[in-house]
Amino acid sequence: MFYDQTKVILKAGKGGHGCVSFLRQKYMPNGGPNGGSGGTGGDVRIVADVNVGDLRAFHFNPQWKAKNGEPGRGGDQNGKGGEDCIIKVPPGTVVQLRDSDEIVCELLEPDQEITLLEGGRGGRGNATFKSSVNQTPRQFTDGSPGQEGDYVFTLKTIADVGLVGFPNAGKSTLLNTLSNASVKVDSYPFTTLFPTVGVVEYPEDYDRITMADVPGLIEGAADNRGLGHRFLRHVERCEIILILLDLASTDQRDPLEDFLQLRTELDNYDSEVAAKSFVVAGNKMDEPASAENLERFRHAYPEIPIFPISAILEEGLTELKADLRSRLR
Ligand SMILES: Nc1nc2c(ncn2[C@@H]2O[C@H](COP(=O)(O)OP(=O)(O)OP(=O)(O)O)[C@@H](O)[C@H]2O)c(=O)[nH]1
Ligand SMILES: [Mg+2]
Repeated sequence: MFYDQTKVILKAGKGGHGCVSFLRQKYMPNGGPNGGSGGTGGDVRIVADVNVGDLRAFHFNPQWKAKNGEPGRGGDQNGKGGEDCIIKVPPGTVVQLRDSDEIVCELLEPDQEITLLEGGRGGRGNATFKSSVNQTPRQFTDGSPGQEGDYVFTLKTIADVGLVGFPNAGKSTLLNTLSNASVKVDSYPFTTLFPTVGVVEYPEDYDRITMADVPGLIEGAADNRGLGHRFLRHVERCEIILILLDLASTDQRDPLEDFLQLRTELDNYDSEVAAKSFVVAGNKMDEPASAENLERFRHAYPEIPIFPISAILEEGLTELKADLRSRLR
């Protein structure tokens, strides 16, 4: 399973209580107040960590708490501050309040860190109340509670290019040949169950772009059919969408209809996603039916360039790669 949305209950630490204490020592009858103040409660901090793949840690354990501050003690000892709770999430995580859609923060850059909840302040010990008119203060204050909240974390993959296509179009095969990724490839639909990001290198000039393989979309994906909606959010953050068509008509599909349907799904999902710049590649050019389908596509959409490729034979990929990069830079 891949966990890209979970509820999380977070709580910062309470401040420690202030202490009431007086110095008691032989031959010092009025030793004076020496109760220390409480320590500050720990914060809840969120850190984007590239080594974290998804949000499973929160699915299985939704409650996270920072440590409370320690109470003050006699002898003018202030309490120790509570330890922060550090929450590691994959870059691309969106933090929202549970009962509103308001976005609290987004972690986009690796190692980005945000203090989400602050720990409570420590209470004052009686030593801090000492003054010329109050030489034996018995006052102290309690520590204040830490902030808390119910959140929803949602992961939205970050990549330059998002691969979109029907199941079995060859998306994973293409990502595997173009990048360092090794995604499972098989001849049944929905082989891929979660998004994978691969790095596509341009060794001639040390450049690189990232590409995300998103599980296959089917008609009605935007209405949450198939693996649907859940996965369309993983193209929201991609700059370009690479629409991969199966020109060989495997599974008796018509690539022209596929193209229209994919555009419709993107439209239905979100107009901003639909407005992204897109590139069309026609895969499986090594199959007999492909040449004719390529011509049909070019005839039907003379204004849309299509890159004929064979992901398996690694044909046509240089042109596709160059085009993708030129749109990004
Ligand atoms: N003939 C031919 N077959 C290909 C080509 N690319 C992929 N395939 C085959 O198409 C089938 C599906 O490939 P995948 O890469 O798993 O397709 P996918 O789009 O990732 O599929 P899902 O993950 O199920 O959405 C596999 O049997 C591949 O071997 C190609 O260029 N030519
Ligand atoms: Mg796949």
